[in-house]
Formats: sequence, C-alpha cells, structure tokens
Amino acid sequence: MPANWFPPNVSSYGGQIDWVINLIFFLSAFWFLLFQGALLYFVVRYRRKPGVNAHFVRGDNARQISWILVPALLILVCDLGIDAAGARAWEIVKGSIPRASVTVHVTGSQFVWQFTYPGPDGRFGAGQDLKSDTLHVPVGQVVRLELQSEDVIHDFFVPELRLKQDVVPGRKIPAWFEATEIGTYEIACSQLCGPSHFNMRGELVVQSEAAYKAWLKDQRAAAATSAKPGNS
Ligand SMILES: [Cu+2]
Repeated sequence: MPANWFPPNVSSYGGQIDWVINLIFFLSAFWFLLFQGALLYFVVRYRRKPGVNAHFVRGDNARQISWILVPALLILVCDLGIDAAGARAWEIVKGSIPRASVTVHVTGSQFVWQFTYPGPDGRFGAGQDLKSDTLHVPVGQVVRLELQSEDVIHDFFVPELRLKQDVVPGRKIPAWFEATEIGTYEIACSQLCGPSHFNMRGELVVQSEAAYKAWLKDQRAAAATSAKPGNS
C-alpha cells in the first residue's frame, strides 16, 4: 500500500480507516482498468472494416448473458467485501466507545472551537470547569469528546486522527480517539458554516501524561487567579 497518500496516522483506529479507503480505491482501479482496457480492445479489434457486416447480437443465449452476469456477480462480491471492511471500521470508530480516561466537551460556533474540561473532581457543570481554546490530551489514552454546536452545523475534523464528526445544533454527539504520537495537529471545521469557515481552526496538542497534567494544573491555577475579585 502506498504509505504517503494520507497524512501520517496518529490514531489507534486510523489503520482501519486507511485500509477501507485503500480497499475501495484498488478494487475500483482494478475494475476500471480492466473494463476500459476491454472496451478499447473491442473498439479496435471490431472496428469497421470494408466488406464486413456488423452482427446483430440479441444477448439472449447463456454465453452472451454470462458476459453480464459474471462480472455483475464478481462486483457484488467486491461490494460485500467493502461492506464487511466498512462495518468493522464503523464498529470500532462509532460503535461502542471504550472507557475514556479524559472527557472533553467540544463546542463549535461561528468560527471557533472551544474545549471544556471538567473540574478537578472529574465532573462538569460544578462551577469548576476549565475552558481552553486548544485541545490538550495525553498520548496513548482514550479521549472522549462530546460535540455540540451553538449555531449551525460544523464538523470536527483531525485528518491525522482519521476522525471526522459533524457537530449538529441541538445534539450532543460523542466521539473518541486514542492518539498514538506526541505532537501538534490542526483541527479543521469540515462543514461549510459561514463566511469565515476557512478560518475555523483549532489545535490538538498530544502530550506525555506528565506534560498534560502539568498543563492542566497551570490552566487551573491561571483560571483561579483571574477569577479572584479585583482581577479581570
Ligand atoms: Cu464551522
């Protein structure tokens, strides 16, 4: 498989997605080349020649019908193979979400992503939530996202994670990933959501667990300082 077609994969399930895309691509390429090749061959081989009359082919004997039915059956088998591979990938990505060690609420609005972490006790909405405009996560751990929109349909997309999920107003949609490599990755909005859609970018920072914890601590300390009366 050509390794450099896709952005680098840093997600535990990215290989499954790439496998399905490659499967569809190579099956389609195989049949496309075969059929176009056959078409070209027949066009040249049976071109008009002086003194040769065209045959009228009724297509109603078994041999002729098999020219239709055999390829149709083979393509159906390929389709079922794609369905099976797709269903397996779907089950992993969208089926049941594994137990997460980090849960983050993601809010899309024209034209920013905002990330909310729970308070130190792990609960949301107890007055100690932490807001951030970058998404920090520890490497090698399951992260659960709950995606919400404040206005129109957005789409949370991190190509390197192979994660792409519509964010629909009025719904809270869960998603998950486990990043396998430390680094900084771009979060894009992948649904045309207004004039500044192109600029609706976020940043995913995958860190070691220690660095992630330190970041969280710093953010909480900074939030506590700015929340004190007299500061703004
Ligand atoms: Cu958007």
